[in-house]
Amino acid sequence: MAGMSTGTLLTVAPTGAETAKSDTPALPVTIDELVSTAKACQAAGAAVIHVHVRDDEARPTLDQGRVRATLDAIREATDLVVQVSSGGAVTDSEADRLAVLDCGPDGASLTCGTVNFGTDVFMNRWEFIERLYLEMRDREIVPEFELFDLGHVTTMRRLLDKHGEPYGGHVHCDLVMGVPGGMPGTTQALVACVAALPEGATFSATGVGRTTVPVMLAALSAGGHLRVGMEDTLTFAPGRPVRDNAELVERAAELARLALRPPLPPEDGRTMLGVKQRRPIPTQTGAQA
Ligand code: KMH
Ligand code: ZN
Repeated sequence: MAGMSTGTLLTVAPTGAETAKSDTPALPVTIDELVSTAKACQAAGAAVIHVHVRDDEARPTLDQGRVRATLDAIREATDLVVQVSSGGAVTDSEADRLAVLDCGPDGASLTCGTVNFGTDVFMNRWEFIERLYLEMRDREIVPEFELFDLGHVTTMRRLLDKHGEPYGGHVHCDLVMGVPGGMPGTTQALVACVAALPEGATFSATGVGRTTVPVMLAALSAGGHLRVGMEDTLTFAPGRPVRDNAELVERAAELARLALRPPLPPEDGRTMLGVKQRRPIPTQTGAQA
């Protein structure tokens, strides 16, 4: 089982690809909305942002110009580790999902298997997983292994056994729990996945919908890190819609402090994940080089 960390890495997943802006007006979809969300979430304790991009009609898009502009704007405005989604929407092609790796992210999600997603299918063939993994390494992008089911842990291990360690040398996973079609958001499922992780790996967990809080508590007690955000959770409590992403990060930060594992600042998150320095190094006078 992964060792207990002294701090908690908080990742915010503010938007996702499966929720309509018309149903959830608080969802950040424009570049400006994403930048102000990123700033507020960093102030609340987030170290990493998992980014999905929308077009002018608020539909999910993997358009390279739009993705690059969004990642650059977030990097300019915050210190967050900028992780792009390579999962996209359930409707996205493999070619478009690969192309986001050319947009200069620090990290990228890498889902390790196919999973039913409500009435849809989130397709991830073995050969495509390998391709994403190898192309991330070529581009010095740190993968975050997205695991929706226990079998995805097996696939991640197979990938590591066959191709060696990822860029950055550290394996960090995200257990995505409670998706209708994936593993349940329970302590038992979390413990089973954590027990199957390779030596030295770290993990975050997120529980979608009403599993959000139980999964956070289970993850903290098992030494894990947390992902929260409106990609996964639209209801703060029964009958009370989420106001914004920052309040989800604030709640996670509070729980992390209660667990005596306070939120890690972005710089510590960067070190933990082995992320490449893509920002200009400040000179001694404080000016940007
Ligand atoms: N939109 C989901 C089907 C990822 O970002 O890598 C996939 C997803 C995973 O959100
Ligand atoms: Zn995502």
